[in-house]
Amino acid sequence: MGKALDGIRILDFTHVQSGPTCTQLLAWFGADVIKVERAGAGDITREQLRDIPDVDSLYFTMLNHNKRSITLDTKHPRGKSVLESLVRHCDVLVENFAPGALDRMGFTWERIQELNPRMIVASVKGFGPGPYEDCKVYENVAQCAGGAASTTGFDDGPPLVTGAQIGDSGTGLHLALGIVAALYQRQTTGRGQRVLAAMQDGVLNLCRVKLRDQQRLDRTRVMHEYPQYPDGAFGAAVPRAGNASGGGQPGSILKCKGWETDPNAYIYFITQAPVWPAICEVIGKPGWVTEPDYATPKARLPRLAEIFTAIEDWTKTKDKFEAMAILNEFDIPCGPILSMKELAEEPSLRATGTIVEVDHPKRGKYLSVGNPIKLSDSPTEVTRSPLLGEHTDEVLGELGLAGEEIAQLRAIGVI
Ligand code: CAO
Repeated sequence: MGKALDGIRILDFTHVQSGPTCTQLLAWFGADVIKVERAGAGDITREQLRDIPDVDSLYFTMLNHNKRSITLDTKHPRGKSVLESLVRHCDVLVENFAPGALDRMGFTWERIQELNPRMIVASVKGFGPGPYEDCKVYENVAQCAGGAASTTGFDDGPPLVTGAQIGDSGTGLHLALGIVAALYQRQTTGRGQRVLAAMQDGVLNLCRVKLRDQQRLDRTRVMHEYPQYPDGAFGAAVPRAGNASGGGQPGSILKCKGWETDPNAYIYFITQAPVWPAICEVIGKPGWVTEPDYATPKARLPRLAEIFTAIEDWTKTKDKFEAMAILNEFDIPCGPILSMKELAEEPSLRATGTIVEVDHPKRGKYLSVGNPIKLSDSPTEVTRSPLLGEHTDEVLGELGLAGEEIAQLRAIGVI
C-alpha cells in the first residue's frame, strides 16, 4: 500500500529532539527523510544518556526511526557542493539549528531559492522575531517562556515543568503540520516558502486555556473552579491550579487503595454535572442529589474541597482499576494514573502500534512510541533508526556522484 507522503524528499538537518520528532512523523507518513549529520560525530543525542556503551542511545533511536543517515561536513567547500545538490534534489529542508547557523553555512533563504524555488524551508527556533530571537533554547526554557511553568504546580510551590515534552515534541508537531500545509499550497503556487515554529509560540498555543483564564481573571478578579476559591486570594496573574481540571467540569487527582506505598495509586476523577446523581449514588451520598448546597454545579463550586474529600474516601477503598471499572459503568469520566511501566506493558497499546518493539543491529530489541496519528490508507511501519552515515554512499550515488568521487570525499573527511 502507498503512503500519504510517498515521493516527498526531506533534507533533514535536525538534531536533538524538536526537529527530529517532526521529520520522524513525516517519515512515518512515507516521506524519504535524509538526515544529514556531521562526519565522525553525528547528532549529539547518539551519545547522550547512553545505557549501552558505544551504542546509539535510546534518546537517538526513539526520535529517528524510518530515516536514512548521511554524514557530510557542510562547512567544507566540497561538502557545501554536495549540500547544494541535496537542496536541488529535495522538497523540504527541515532544521533546528541555533539562530543564524544556516545563514553562516552560506544557505540563506535567498540562496536556497536560487538553487530550488520549490523548496520549503522549515525551522524550529526557540523564539519568533523579537527580543529573544537570537537565543538558544531547550525544552524547559520553552516551557518557562511559553506560560506552562507559571501555570503548572501547586499554589504554595515554585513553578513546575512537565514531563510531557511540549516545547520540543510539541513544536515538532506544529512544524510538521506547517510543512504539510506548505506542500499543499505549493501544488497551486509552484513555489516553496518558509515555515517557522517557535517553541515559545508552540507552548503558548498548548497553554491557550490559561490565556483564556488570564482574561477572565482580569475582568472578574476570581475564578470559581480554581482551588484558590473560595478561601485563597487571587493575584494579578493566573495562578497554579494544582490538579484542578482546566475545563468547566471540576476534577482532581484522588488517592486509591495502595497509595501509601505505590506512587501511582491515584485516579483522575471528574465531577461531570450530567452524572452528578450517579456520583452521589456510588460514593454513598444520595442526599447530595437534591440538597440545595450540592444539587447544582454553581452550589458545589465553593464546596469542591469537601466534595473531593468525600469522593476520595470512596476511591481509597478501591484500587485504581477497580474504581475505573465501577465509575465507567455509570459513565463517570475518570482515568487511572498510569506509570511508564504500566504503559510499556499495556497490550492494547501494543496492538494499535502506539507502543512498538523495534530491533536494532547493535542494541537488540527496544520499545518505542510508534506513530500516534493513524491514517487508514497510510499505515505506519516503524523501522529502526539509521547508524551514523549508513546511507551516505547510497544517497550520494542517487545524487549522481561516482564511486571514485565518494571515496575522495571520504579520504578528505568530508563524509
Ligand atoms: N557540518 C558542519 N557543521 C555543522 C553540521 C554539519 N553537518 N551540522 C551542524 N553544524 C554546525 C552548525 O553550522 C553550527 O555552527 P556555527 O555555530 O559555527 O554556525 C554548529 O554546528 C552548532 O549548531 P547549533 O548552534 O545549532 O548547536 P548547539 O549544540 O550549540 O545548540 C541548540 C543546540 C538546540 C540549543 C540550538 O541548536 C537551538 O537553539 N536550536 C533551536 C531551538 C531548538 O530546536 N531547541 C530544541 C532542541 S531539543 O531540546
